[in-house]
Amino acid sequence: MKQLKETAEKIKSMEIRGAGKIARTAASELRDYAARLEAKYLDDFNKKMKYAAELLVSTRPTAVSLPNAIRWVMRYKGENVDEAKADIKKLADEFITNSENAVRKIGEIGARRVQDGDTIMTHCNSSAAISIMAQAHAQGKDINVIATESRPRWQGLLTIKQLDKLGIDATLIVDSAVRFFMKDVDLVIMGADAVTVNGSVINKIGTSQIALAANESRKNVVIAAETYKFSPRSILGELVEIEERASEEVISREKLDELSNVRVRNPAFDVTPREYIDLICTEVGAFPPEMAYIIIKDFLGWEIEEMNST
Ligand code: RI2
Repeated sequence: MKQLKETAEKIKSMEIRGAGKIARTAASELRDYAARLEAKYLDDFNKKMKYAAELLVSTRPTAVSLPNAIRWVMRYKGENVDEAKADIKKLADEFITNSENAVRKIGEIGARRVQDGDTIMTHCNSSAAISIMAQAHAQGKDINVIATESRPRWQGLLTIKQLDKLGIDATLIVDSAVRFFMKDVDLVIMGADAVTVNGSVINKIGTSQIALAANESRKNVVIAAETYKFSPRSILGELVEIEERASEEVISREKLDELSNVRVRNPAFDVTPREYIDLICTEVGAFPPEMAYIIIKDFLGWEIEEMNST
């Protein structure tokens, strides 16, 4: 229980972050938690697993990869506790391997859209988006990347570090300089925390402004997103909840306390309408956002079936 709570806290505090990474972490935590459980009876075991799943899902409400990963593992079957544990291990390992392969495959597919000499703009820190840049660079394409700071959590610093390690030229800019630099950009590549059935993309706050500036300058926007970031529940009309984080990420409590009429709003994500997205690059191909329903139906069909039967 202690380790489960620690993992949940690390995801919540963003010590572990990135939509793909939190999904893989939740899957591996469920697997390890199950292995540690000493329950004798299946009913008791199932109850404890349900508690763990709910705790992990509640850590970050926006990234759909998290509930998708958890539901994948929670489809386990078994006549007794040992069988259930074995099935959970199989499902969790399967999810993690598929997810790692997906990020690599997105790199291969997405790199075809990158030309030699391109200047790419990116936002926040997306392993799927960086996979495309890494692959293009590995193919010998001379690229350079403009990376935003991505305040308030500064994930842009992680991005420039990773690019630097890969040997890719990078320029760090403040978030408000996006439109200023858009004229130099050939292609915008960003990640996703969720993709809805109508092709809207939910990603780090500021993504929609970048897409808007790119649209104004007629620059293509590519979203790198594994299929498990698509939201089957959006078919039921459910909206993806936008996480709002603590004001302390923006201004210190002391400074805020000095002001009597000021409050801070800190949404972590925003929604980019599909009109501003040219392509969503998944591990099964690159599609226009209008194809989101097909992706959900073909690759998350098991979820739709389960949703319909409950
Ligand atoms: P990968 C991140 O969320 C960013 O919004 C990023 O674009 C997205 O997850 C996808 O990241 P946060 O955890 O899965 O920083 O591509 O809030 O790594």
